[in-house]
Amino acid sequence: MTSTVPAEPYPFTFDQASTALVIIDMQRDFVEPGGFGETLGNDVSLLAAVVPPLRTVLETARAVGLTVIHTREGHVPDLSDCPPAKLNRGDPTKRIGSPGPKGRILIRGEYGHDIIDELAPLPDELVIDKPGKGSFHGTTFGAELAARGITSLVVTGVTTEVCVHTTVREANDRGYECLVLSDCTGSYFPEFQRVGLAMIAAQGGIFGWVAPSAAFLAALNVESETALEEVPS
Ligand code: C5J
Repeated sequence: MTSTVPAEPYPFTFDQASTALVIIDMQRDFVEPGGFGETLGNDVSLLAAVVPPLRTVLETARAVGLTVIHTREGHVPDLSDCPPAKLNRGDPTKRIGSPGPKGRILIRGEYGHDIIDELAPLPDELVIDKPGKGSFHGTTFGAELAARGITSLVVTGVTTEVCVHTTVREANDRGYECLVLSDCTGSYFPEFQRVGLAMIAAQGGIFGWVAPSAAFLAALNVESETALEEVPS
């Protein structure tokens, strides 16, 4: 069953059976104080606005049976998957792997590396651990999408101009059609948020489409008006 979302630069049509909601890096290390995002000098409070609309999209996606995939950026404890060029960024006393208030910064298995409680994955939802900014690089993401017959991605999460952009660009080059939900993506820089979204839809949708979450929710074929009410809060 196909659905159409009013979007920039033109309507985005998708088949729910071959579409996944992708939630990029909604981790404590990026969203909450004391994590990697803050060690790089960012005001993490700017990302808080993403959480309520994204939670509504996540709950609706679950209610209609859409495939949901979460990603987490981070590294193995011995940092063997972290290139020096990445490791050497930011305040030398608070780099990836350094101890922080939420455990070692951006290290798999640490509290800060995990996804915020509001958007915690369900046991049957796929979580892709990625060492880079893009979701395809160094992961099984592409194989998992192929195994599920997914051809369209509805992309959300943080940050818009880094991991969301990199993932959408990687996906576009691999033939996926990507809709980015404007209010469900966030940046530490308001101007990057605005321009980052504009870049996706510019030039006739050079690597994707952009729409607000309300437009996507209206297009989802919710089986009954009560579908959302049935989701436990
Ligand atoms: C960054 C990300 N910004 N998830 N990661 O380093 O966008």
